[in-house]
Amino acid sequence: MELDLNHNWRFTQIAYNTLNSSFNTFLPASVPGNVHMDLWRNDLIEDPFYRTNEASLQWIERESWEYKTVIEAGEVLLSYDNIDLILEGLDTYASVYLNDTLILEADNMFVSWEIPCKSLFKMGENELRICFHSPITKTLPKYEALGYELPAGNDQSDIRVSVFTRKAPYHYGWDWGPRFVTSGIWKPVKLKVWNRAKIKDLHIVQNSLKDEMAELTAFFEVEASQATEARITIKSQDLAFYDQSITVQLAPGIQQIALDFSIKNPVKWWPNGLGEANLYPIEGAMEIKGVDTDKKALKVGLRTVEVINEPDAEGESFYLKVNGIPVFMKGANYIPADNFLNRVDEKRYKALLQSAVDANMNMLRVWGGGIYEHDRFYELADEFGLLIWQDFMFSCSMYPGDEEFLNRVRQEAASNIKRLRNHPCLALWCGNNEMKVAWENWGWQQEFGYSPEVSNQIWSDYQKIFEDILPDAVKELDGERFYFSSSPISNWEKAEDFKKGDNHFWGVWHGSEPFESFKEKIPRFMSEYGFQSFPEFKTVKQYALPEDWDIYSEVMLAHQRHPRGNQLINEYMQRSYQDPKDFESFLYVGQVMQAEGMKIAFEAHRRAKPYCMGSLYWQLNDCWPVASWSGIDYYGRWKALHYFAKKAFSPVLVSPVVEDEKLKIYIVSDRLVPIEADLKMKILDFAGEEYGVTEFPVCIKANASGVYHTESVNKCFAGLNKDALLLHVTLFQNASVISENVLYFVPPKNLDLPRPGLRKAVFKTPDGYRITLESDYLAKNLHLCFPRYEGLFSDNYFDLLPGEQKTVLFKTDAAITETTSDLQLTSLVDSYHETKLKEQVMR
Ligand code: BMA
Repeated sequence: MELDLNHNWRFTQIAYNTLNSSFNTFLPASVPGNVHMDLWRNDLIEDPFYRTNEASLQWIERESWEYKTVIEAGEVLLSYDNIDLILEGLDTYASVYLNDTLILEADNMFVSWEIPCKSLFKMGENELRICFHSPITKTLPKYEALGYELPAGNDQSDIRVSVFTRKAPYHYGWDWGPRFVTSGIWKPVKLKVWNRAKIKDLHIVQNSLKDEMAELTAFFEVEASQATEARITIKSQDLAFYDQSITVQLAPGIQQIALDFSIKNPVKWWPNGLGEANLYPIEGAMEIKGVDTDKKALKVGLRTVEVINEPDAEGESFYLKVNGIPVFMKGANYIPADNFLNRVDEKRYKALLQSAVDANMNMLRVWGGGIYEHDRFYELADEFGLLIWQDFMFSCSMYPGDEEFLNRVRQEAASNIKRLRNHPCLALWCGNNEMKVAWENWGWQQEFGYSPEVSNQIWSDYQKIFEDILPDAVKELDGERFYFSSSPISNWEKAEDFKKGDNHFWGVWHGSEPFESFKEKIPRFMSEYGFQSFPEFKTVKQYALPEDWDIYSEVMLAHQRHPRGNQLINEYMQRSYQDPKDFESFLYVGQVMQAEGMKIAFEAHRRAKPYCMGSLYWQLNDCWPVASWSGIDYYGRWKALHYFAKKAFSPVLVSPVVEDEKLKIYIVSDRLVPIEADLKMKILDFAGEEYGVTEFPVCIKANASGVYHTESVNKCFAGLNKDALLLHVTLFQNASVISENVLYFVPPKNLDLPRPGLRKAVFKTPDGYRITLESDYLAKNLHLCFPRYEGLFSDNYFDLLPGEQKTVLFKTDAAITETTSDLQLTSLVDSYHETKLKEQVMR
């Protein structure tokens, strides 16, 4: 039996450091939670995300905190043979006392602790007290004693101690994140009470998977406090197999019990887009002397996932085979959804993962600078068919290699591998983010002036963790799952890099290369690439006042953490877009630019299938309101990018492109069967006049990319003004559109855009609005917004073609009363200065 201990907690500041001591009584606290949110809730600080508040809250990281609660113990509780205290997550250095006896010195945020403590319990009130020591002051002596500095470029402090602590790296700051080095009980606290024996862990291993049969073994890890006979059973909750039982003699201590079972005609688990993510509910149970003693429930997905990373004719492959089929991975990098993790509830997890599914993604990478996510995240990924690329939490730094630190890593690996290995969504383990490429290419040796001995030491410490400890742990505890030491495998500067393994191509953005580079720099698997934008105006207004509405204001700069962020956005905007007329227009054009730029990459990667077999962009989401590479902002609002990803990742994609003076129409299909369709191409001007229409049937190859039409660009546009022309391609299947795309032939800033002349009609639906739109002239990147409602549109920031009618659905959770609401429409010309518009009209 388990008892929840998340209630009636109180906290105080320990007066080691009286300088900033703000209070000296015990105040109400939340568990799971953290000190920042507790201080805010008690009105001792202001909203950490508002304006520049972050700066004035930095004192918190140097303080120590005490949390306490009382556990009432009655006869029933005390009648159990065993009482274990389970602390699923403590952030980070914590001394735990039960009735004033020290029972744990915790030192790793990522480890779940289980402490037998029956002997300390007494009838009545029992005090549980947890003292959190500042992760900064705790590690300063280590930092000073090491004798050399370890690189930790994202740690936003002059004294970079983050790498000495096993705590979410992004807490110390990142190039999209603030610095809040918080402390607290970040995961649930429980008591587990038991007699004789308990199930510590249940691991289901799939031995083989064939169409007619799945052979499985359930491994029970059982702990007994006395010798006893037990009956262990594996049960199917949906009658997929007959219950299997075994009677065993348990000895005091921990033991493994294996139980084979099989599922006839198994229904496989498929990633999003390829079929149902079927799950079998299973329960492992233990009975002692006719009494149900313990049980563990799981959902099992039957599938094979192989990562094929081997030398081939082109270099070195990197792709996934799911159920034997090579599958192109479409997705993004996931960062923690908040700096204050207790705020990431079921609703937010669901909204984020549902957004990934809606955008036709089949994979998310849980990136190594955040956390091993909560169980619920992986359960939802299982249900939604989202494969998870799981990094271990090490990123862009080098770490110490003393035995104490290595032991923490060993413990953390075991704790998380065991927690996550049953999830069908879990595709692979990766040791770290960018540490190998960084060590080899980022010039750290010179920057930190390392002697050859120090260099060797740092590299050998690296090898201990990523080439020994972590792969050994995966092998021992999750033998079937692929592990590789560091992502990316190749760097992005030489042509050779794009032939080998996965790649983080940052030539666009960090390297200032044009978006067009995405077409040439195509690796075997793109696991990171991206471009920044600011969040939409609604979001900016939540953290900034009107006097802050300038990207160089103190407040906006506090919410832009990339040192060259504003400069790069401006530089790219000047290259391709007209200068936006005001702040709001700047935000809008920035989002359009990000989306249009990333579209070039999405489509190039998919066209290059099977040479390239994955496209995971940087980054899906935000942890606070900020300018970043995300497609979804902190409040869950989709940026233009996410709407573009949805289209570019659709199962079948028509993608027109100019290559070597030729106009080529590619069709990329992720479907596993060929498709009969009709391809229609139209060249038209911005007033809707047509200059050529072609339509013909195509048989689209299964799970492949191909060119279905080629013609010379010169012939196509002979005598026409390219500044006012577009190509519209549509793919129909049985008269319905399965993919469409628009191609322009000059950069957006040179387009001769007219004022659109929009007509709209808005109808109420049970969960939002249906909007129909029409325009006499092209409305480029039309942005739809209901200022008073939050919700998602079925499409947004699209090009409304002249003379076309388009229907868009708006879905919201808000209770809408009005029949029509104030729909705001903005298109690219609305961002132009008046003078520019006049110039265009004159022409
Ligand atoms: C990638 C990530 C992050 C970073 C991003 C943008 O390499 O791994 O470290 O936020 O670049 O700079």
